[in-house]
Amino acid sequence: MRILIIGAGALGSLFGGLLARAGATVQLYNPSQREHIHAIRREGLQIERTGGETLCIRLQATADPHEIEDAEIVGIFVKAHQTATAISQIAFKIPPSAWVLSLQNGIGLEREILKYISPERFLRGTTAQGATLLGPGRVRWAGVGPTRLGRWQGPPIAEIDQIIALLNRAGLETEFVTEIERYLWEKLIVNGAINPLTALFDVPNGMIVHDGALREIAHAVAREALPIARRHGVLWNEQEMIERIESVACKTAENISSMLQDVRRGRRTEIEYINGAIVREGRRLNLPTPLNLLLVQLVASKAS
Ligand code: KPL
Repeated sequence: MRILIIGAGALGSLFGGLLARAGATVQLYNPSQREHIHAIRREGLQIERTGGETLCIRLQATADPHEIEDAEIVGIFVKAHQTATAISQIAFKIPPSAWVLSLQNGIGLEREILKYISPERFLRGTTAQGATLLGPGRVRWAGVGPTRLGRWQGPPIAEIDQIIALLNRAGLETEFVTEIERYLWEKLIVNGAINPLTALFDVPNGMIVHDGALREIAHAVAREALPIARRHGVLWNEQEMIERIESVACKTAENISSMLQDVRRGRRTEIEYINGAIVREGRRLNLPTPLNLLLVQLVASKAS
């Protein structure tokens, strides 16, 4: 299978590298990380597994949109707020028969993709895989967890089974789900409770459980989002929700959330697509979300 990865940062490079190792023909594309792309072209992609071996994978990589080649699967790994620009720049390179796959954080970026891609060829998902960029050409494979993929519109078909099988062969444990919206909202609640607080207080994820005050705020933020998420298929009761947030915070206790990484680097965060999505949907459903709104405003002011 020919795969194009748009936005080959940490996670995109990890997926691309492992898929190439499993036999796919992969091209990484990232116009804004030229050093990373050049290092991969020169020496291959190094994937360092926490506490394990380092894989060195040879694959194509480019920062030049003119070098993009035809692909059967296009994986979008840019930040949520970069989706509109990324897809508009490369849409003309995507054949109508290609599958477009997004495992991005947040909710709301789908409409940008669907401006160019048929909902029947759009695969949306969540992943608990974790990766960090260590330097040009070097990625740390931090955490291993399930990836879930659903078809935006239409029934499951054999072609999708092949994509799922390839991901599993690559070592990326993946399952097909019919109710992807539910999983997107579950992940949104977890991200909404962990990411802004870690970003505002400059702490690793574990502090969401270990610091009493942060723990209470995280619960309150999530509690506010739960009735909204339930309208989108989430089945959790409050206790299950808290257990899930705390389990993710504990499993990634030493990690720096993606939002804190963005704040530290002075980059725009995904807050508008995480807590911002909760606020927007709350307004639509007439459900109050003052804590989530406050977090959106605080993070936005910190990152601007
Ligand atoms: O997805 C995450 C992120 O950092 O964006 C986790 C690790 C779950 C923290 O919310």
